Amino acid sequence: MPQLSNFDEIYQFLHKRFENEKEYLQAVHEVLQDIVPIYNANEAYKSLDVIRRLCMPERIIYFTISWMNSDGDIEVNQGWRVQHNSAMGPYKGGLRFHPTVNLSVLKFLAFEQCFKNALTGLPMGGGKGGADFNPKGRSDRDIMLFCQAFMRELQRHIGANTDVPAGDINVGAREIGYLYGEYRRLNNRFEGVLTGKGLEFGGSYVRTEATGFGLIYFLEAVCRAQDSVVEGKTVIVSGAGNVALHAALKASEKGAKVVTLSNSRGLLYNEQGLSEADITWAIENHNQRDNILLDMEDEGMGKWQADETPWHIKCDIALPCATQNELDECDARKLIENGCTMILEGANMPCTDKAQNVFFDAKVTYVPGKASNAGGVALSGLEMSQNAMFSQRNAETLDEQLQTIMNHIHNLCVTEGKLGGETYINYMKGANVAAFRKLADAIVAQGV
Ligand code: NDP
Ligand code: 2IT
Repeated sequence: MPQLSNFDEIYQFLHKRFENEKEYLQAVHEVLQDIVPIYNANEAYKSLDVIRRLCMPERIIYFTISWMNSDGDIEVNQGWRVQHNSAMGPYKGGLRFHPTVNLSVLKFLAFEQCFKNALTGLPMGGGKGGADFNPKGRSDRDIMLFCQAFMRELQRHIGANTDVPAGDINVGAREIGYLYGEYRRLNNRFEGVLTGKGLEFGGSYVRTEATGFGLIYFLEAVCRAQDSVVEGKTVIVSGAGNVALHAALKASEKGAKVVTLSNSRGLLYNEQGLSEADITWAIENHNQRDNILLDMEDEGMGKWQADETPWHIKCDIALPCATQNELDECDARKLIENGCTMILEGANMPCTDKAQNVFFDAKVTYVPGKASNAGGVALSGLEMSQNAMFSQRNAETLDEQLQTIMNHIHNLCVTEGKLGGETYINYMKGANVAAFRKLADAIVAQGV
C-alpha cells in the first residue's frame, strides 16, 4: 500500500468519525505525517493496526457535575476523563478547568500526552480530563465545593495503578489539595492517585517548578547543540501561570533577558528584562490576584498593554506557555522577521499547523511541547514512584533527575529528527518518531 494513500486512508477514517473535533484532528494530523512511513516499514505495526489503536482513546468517561455553590444555588457542569492509552503504564495526565474545555480539546491533550509520557522513559500511559467550569472570580469556597463534586464523580474511575490525574490550566496545588481530600474521604486510602500534591501529603519537591524549569533545561540542550548559550539572549514568554512563570524564572537565572509575560487579557512588557525578584514576586502572588500582570505594572515591573500578545516583540527565543493555537502563521512570520531563531513550546500545541510550517520553511529551531514541556509529567512520574515507596526525595536529587530526563528527550529528538545529510534538526519529527516507536513496540508486545 503506497504511503501517501495510507496516510490519507487513516486520516480520512478518523476525520469521518470525528469531523467536529478540530483540535483532536489537528494533533493527530501533525503526528501522522511523521509516523506513517515508520508504520509502513514495519510489518508487525501494520498487522496489529497500531496507528488506529494509538489514535483512538481506549475509554472516555463523561459525567455531569451538579453541585451547590456557596450561595445555595445549583450549578451544572460537564466533566470528562479521556483514558487514551495504557500500553506503557497507568493513564497519566492533567485536569483542566476552563470554559473552553470540550471533548475535542481533551482528546487532543490526551493523545499528545501519550507521546510526551513515552519520551520521558517512565512507565506512564496517557490521559487527560477536566470540566467546562470557569473558576475565574470564584471564591475559595466555591472552588473547594466544585473540586469535591468533580471528584465524587471521577473517583470511581481512577487509582494509583489505573489512572493518575494532575493539574493543568486552572488546576494547581490548591485544587489538587481539595480533589485529593475528597478522594481520601471517599476511599479511605492514602495513595498516589493524584500528582502535584502538597509536600505534606505525598507531594514531590520540584513538581511545581518542573514544567517551566524543564523547558529551560531543554533550551540549554538545544543551545549546546548549536554551540550557543542561553545567557544574553532576549526571550519572550506568553502566559503568566505555572509554566510561564517558572520558565521565565529559570531563563532569567541562566542570564537571559525575559521581556514579556501575558495572559488572556493582554501583555506585560519590560524592555530591560524582568528581574528574578520580579518573577519570584509574581510566582508568590499570582494565585491570589485577578490579574497579576496589572499588579506587576503597579509595582513598576513593566508596562501593561491590554489585548496584546507578545509575538510582535523583538527576541532571540520565543516560549509560548499559555494555551493551544495561541500563535498563528502571521505571528510566526513576525517572529522570524524580527530575528527569532528558536521557538520552544511550554504549552500544549500553542503553535497552529500553519505557524509550524512557517518555522520549518525558515529552518528555525522549533520544538513541540510533547518534548519541551515533558518536565512536568516527568516529575509527576517521579512523584508516583516516591508515593509507591512512601518516600520523599530531596529537591537537589529531583532537579538533577529532571535535567537528565530533559537531556535524554533532547537526544531522542536529535537521533530521530536529523534530516539526511543536513544539520537542521526537525524536533517535531524526532519527538513523534521516538515516542511512536516506544508506544508501537509496547502495543505489539501485548498483542491484540
Ligand atoms: P495556568 O492556569 O497556571 O496558567 C495559564 C496561563 O495561560 C494564564 O496566564 C492564562 O491567562 C493563560 N491563558 C489561558 N487560556 C488562555 C487563552 N485562551 N488565551 C491567552 N492566554 C490564556 O496553567 P499552566 O501554566 O499550568 O498551563 C499552561 C499551558 O502549559 C497549557 O497549555 C498546559 O496544558 C501546559 N502544560 C502544563 C503543565 C503543568 O504541569 N501545569 C505541564 C505541561 C504543559 P488568564 O489567567 O487570563 O486565563
Ligand atoms: O500537559 C501536561 O503534561 C500536564 N498538564 C501535566 C500532566 C501530569 O500528569 O503531570
